[in-house]
Amino acid sequence: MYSNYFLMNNEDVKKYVQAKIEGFSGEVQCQEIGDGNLNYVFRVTNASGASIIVKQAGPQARISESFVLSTDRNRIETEALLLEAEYTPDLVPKIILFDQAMSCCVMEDLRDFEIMRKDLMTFKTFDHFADNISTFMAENLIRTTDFLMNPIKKKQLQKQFINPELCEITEHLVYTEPYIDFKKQNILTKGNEEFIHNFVYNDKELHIKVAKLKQQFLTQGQALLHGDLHTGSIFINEKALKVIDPEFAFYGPIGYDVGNLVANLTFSWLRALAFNESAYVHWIEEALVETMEKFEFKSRAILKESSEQFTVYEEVVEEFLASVLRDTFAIAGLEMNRRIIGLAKVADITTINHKEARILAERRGLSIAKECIKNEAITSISRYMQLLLKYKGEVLV
Ligand code: SR1
Ligand code: MG
Repeated sequence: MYSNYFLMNNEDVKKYVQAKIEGFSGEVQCQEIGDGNLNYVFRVTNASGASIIVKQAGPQARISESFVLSTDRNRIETEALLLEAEYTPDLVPKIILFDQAMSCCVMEDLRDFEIMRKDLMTFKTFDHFADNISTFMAENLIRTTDFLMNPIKKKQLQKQFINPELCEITEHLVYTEPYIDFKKQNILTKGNEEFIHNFVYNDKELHIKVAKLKQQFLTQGQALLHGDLHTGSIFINEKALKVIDPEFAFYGPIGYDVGNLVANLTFSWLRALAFNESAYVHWIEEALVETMEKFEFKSRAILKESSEQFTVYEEVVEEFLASVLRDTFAIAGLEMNRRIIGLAKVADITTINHKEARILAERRGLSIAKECIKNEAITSISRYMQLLLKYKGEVLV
């Protein structure tokens, strides 16, 4: 039974769980609760109220049938979660079962948590966020680099996490389509079409910078990335957070993960500005600064451990960290552009219902993005904060 893959519906998942999971063999309820772009997520509850999550990869993406993808992404996600659990056990959900044939995994139900993007959209604050997310990034990213990891093990992981199809999604959606719309699937907000044509599609210098960043994404295997580290990939509550969904994991440039996080916090900042929530604007600014300062501090401390194993000089560590930060802000710019121009949007921006406010939020985002990509002096969180400050006041036409 279940030795040949098929895409499950609610009834199939009930039977699957009854057959496979201890404590769930009796009467169970099942609901599909997925709201992501790719997979199916089922919550299964037993008669005593205990619940688990079954996540299955389908042969196509939910967002569009034009993305035909290997269901092997569920293996990548599960194996990445298991590896992250070695470094940060409290910051990822627990895996209960992985089923390669069915391309599904069963994991702990985080029902006491909420998707962070949803909470940010209602202007909720979290005191522990910066500390926990900086630990997640520093531990998982820095410990999988050549500084800390045995080179044979690192190359085994590179092989295990070759992820061509999901990388291709990123190569197209993040690094190509927002600039040349070659698949004609960009979605421009009414009122911003001309601005985007002039400001993004017609800026050749910008395209050259982006092409260089794409070359880096394609070739630089620095660390095992989460690969899609936005605020929709974080479950959070008042006390803790759990990072989910690492199906885009592969060995790539560290700045890709950190930059994605920076950009997605910036979407919350743009939204708070649009709603005149000035206290929240301030909270996001503090969260950005604290996250980046802690990430840098923790990364440096971990990198220094490496000098106990190898001959690693302070100068080498500092140059490495500086390059990670430079990449972070440039890649944050890419993420901002693609979410505003491209197919896969973020609700922080799309739910700004006031037309003029949304137009302004998008123009602010695109302007910050362009400076992040083109201005190589944006290499620190303080320079990035200066940029946000500049566009808080600027009128964009
Ligand atoms: C076709 S998938 C679109 C986007 O959803 C995922 O969460 C990634 O961000 C991807 O780029
Ligand atoms: Mg996802």
